[in-house]
Amino acid sequence: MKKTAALSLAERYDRDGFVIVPDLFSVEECDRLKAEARHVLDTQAKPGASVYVHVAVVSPAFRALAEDPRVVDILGEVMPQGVMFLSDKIVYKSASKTFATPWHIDFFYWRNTRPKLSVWIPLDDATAENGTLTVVPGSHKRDWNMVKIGLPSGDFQYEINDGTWRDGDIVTCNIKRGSVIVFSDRLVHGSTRNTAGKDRYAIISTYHTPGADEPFDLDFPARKVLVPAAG
Ligand SMILES: O=C(O)CCC(=O)C(=O)O
Repeated sequence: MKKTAALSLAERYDRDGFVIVPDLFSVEECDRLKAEARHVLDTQAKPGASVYVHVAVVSPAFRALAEDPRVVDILGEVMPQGVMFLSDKIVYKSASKTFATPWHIDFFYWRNTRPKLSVWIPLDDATAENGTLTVVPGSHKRDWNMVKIGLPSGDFQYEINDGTWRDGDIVTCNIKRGSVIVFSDRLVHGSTRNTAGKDRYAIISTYHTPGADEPFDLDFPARKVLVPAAG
């Protein structure tokens, strides 16, 4: 029987719109970052907030995470034209913050800008019960419509209203803390409700290829070229 060669990380990313790299960060690193995330929410975010954007601006530890060579090396495989950090955010769920993130593509939030991808890192083991990321493999190759929704927190404003995927098409990413999911800004994704009554901290960092600032970029003061554009 003819053997098929295993796909490279970049080939899997291209095919599926996401790739999971397990156990990139240690339990100890996740514990430290989780304590730092709590500190950032307590000192920088609106009281009771479960989302905080611009983490790297206020936290050297998260700035270091965004620039960590382990992350940048992976990004180099899927971004051969160079790597620029744009921004990051904490998303926190708990016994009292149980919301499921609605199905969306991140591109809805930054139309008419160059393509981006994000790196989602859970700082707690992430499961279907405590609100892990859910993705629809291959959905980045299609166009989707969105509607504006009014979550009370105002955190996730858009939802896809023409979803044609079925339950069997969805991957629920049960992953250990410190694993990473790299996903395209065209990939349909969301997250499950937190019914476990347990914390689920995640940090999401967004990157694009280096280039002249677009007007959108000016709102992100931590932006920085990490791997200069090739050539
Ligand atoms: O962490 C989550 O619940 C999902 C976050 C998300 O989908 C996003 O920030 O685009």
